[in-house]
Amino acid sequence: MSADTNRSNPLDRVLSIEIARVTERAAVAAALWRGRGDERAADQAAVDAMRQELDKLDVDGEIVIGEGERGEASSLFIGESVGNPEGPGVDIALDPLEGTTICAKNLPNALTVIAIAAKGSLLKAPDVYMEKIAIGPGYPADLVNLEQSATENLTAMAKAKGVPVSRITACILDRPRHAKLIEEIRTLGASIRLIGDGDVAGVIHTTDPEETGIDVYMGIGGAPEGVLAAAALRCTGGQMQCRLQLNTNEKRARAEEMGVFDPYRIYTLEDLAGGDVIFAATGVTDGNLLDGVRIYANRIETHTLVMRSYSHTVRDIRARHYNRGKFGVEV
Ligand code: VTB
Ligand code: MG
Ligand code: MG
Repeated sequence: MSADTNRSNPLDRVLSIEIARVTERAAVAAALWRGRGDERAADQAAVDAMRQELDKLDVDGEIVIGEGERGEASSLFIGESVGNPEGPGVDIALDPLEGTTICAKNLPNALTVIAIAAKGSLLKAPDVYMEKIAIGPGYPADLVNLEQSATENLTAMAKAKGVPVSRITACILDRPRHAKLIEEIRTLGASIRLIGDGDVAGVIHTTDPEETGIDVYMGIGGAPEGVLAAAALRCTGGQMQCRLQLNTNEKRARAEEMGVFDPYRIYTLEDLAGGDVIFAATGVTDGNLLDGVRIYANRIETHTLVMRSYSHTVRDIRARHYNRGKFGVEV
């Protein structure tokens, strides 16, 4: 794959190590709440930990995708500034705990996730639903899109891969709103991986189908998660289309305030996350691509994926933190 060498002003690559500290810390904080049935406490712990670490970054960050709109969230809200005001200006999208319910139930694929991008290059999306379709790298351009049916999209994928459609697996959030989509795919004969939460992980899983068993992500999830997933796909290659679900006047008005004037617009990968992007996710619970946080008697281990769009590099960072005290865990 060729690098994005046309970008004149790539983000400082040192950030791709610094960013891992942010998600590692949030993951450890959330992991201490795994399986304890308290989503809010797990989320709050992750938010506080991420906030603390973000301020050590040498960037003048504006949160464009965060924990909610101003007034709704007390920390890491949209529009909040983090980092160092003297540093270079960047956009930040984050979710300190993507999959709060999964973490509370100690089920697979809870992550902590962040993307840093050149100023003005992440979509300022309201916190509404978004319809998504995403596939990993290696397919012909424009293979799938939201204007054709699931049957057409999955059939095109099977043809491109040279396999029967029964060998294609779609990942979909297990929600009543997807009943028709699920029925259509079952009638076609393709396979479905139903997930309880966590569509950022669902999209990332399409980038390594042999490892994860997932070829395509489809359906309606959160818009903030759509932008985060797009940032990851920009780094690995892949295709994605999204459409905000602006089905009330109130939502359309909120979207307009954020600069979205066509409620039916279909966004591509570059529209969601353009420019130079650095993305990081650390596993909280064990998952298909990331191991969860491990707490040992003498150390804590974390597993993080860090990706850069500029060089199309994906790094697996496995860290052994022998100073458990730095996370506030008693030694
Ligand atoms: C998805 C999923 C998230 O919200 O975006 C989903 O990725 C959509 O909302 O993990 P509903 O739960 O209302 O369907 C989450 O499940 C939670 O943020
Ligand atoms: Mg969140
Ligand atoms: Mg979330």
